[in-house]
Amino acid sequence: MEKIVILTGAGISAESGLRTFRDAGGLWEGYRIEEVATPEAFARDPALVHDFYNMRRAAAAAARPNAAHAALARLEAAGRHEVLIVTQNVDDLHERAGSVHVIHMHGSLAGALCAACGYRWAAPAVMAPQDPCPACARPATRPDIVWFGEMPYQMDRIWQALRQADLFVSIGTSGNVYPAAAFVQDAARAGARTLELNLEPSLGARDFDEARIGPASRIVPDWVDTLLRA
Ligand code: BV8
Repeated sequence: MEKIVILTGAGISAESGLRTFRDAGGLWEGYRIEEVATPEAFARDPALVHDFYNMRRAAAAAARPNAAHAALARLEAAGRHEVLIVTQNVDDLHERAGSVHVIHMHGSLAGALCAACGYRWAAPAVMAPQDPCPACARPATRPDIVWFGEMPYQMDRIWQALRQADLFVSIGTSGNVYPAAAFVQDAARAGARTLELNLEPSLGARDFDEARIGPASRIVPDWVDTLLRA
């Protein structure tokens, strides 16, 4: 059975109404994303960073999966390919569309983490710096998100999947952020075919065998239909 590894970024959730980093100009409240999504920013102003994620958590809860998320779930459910989604997104739209094999390499808005004892639990809608950890009671709670400078989650499992992939597909990502931006090279080196589905060529466009340009809600279902008709 063909193994397909699919990397998704903010662009797949754009038509669900969730802002991407580029379109937002990477700015929030006058801060660059790289300035807000860091451990240093959290140490300096935990209330500001919690507010940033409280806003993102509310937006994700109000959003609906779009036809691109649904098409990827349909591809997995068809059972003719081994499908793994590695998402950079922290929303849960893949899961809500029905995808099962999903890795959130940059964490998830649905998760909370205690910076003091490492305990993880389901994040409440609104988090605040003085919230006590449910396990150790210390006020050290943070969103379970991978910030710039932190180790992305499940990298060993991801690199193994890239080594074994027959096809690597990148959807809705600009190729700005590493190590995700290098996955296409890792997959190609291991012999996979590579395909980019994006609104515009990404920074890594030249590394792909093939590219289809357009909005994800159109080009992802078209691609899945072609695959399932073959
Ligand atoms: C790490 C969670 C060590 C937070 C995020 C210099 C060189 C190489 C690396 C570095 C470097 N300097 C610093 C680094 C490391 C750094 C990095 O890459 N920095 C960048 C800025 C240079 N990386 C890290 O720190 C990572 N950790 O390196 O640890 C290590 C290394 C290897 C192995 C182990 C350990 C951690 C990075 C994670 C940061 N956290 N997210 C949050 O979400 O709030 S990153 C965040 O930004 C997202 O998760 C995502 O990854 C990134 C945004 O990227 P995209 O998803 O691509 O979104 P973007 O807006 O950029 O693009 C949208 C695309 O969609 C566009 O192309 C657009 O055209 C397209 N689009 C829009 N609409 C549509 C569409 N496509 C289709 N249809 C549409 N409708």
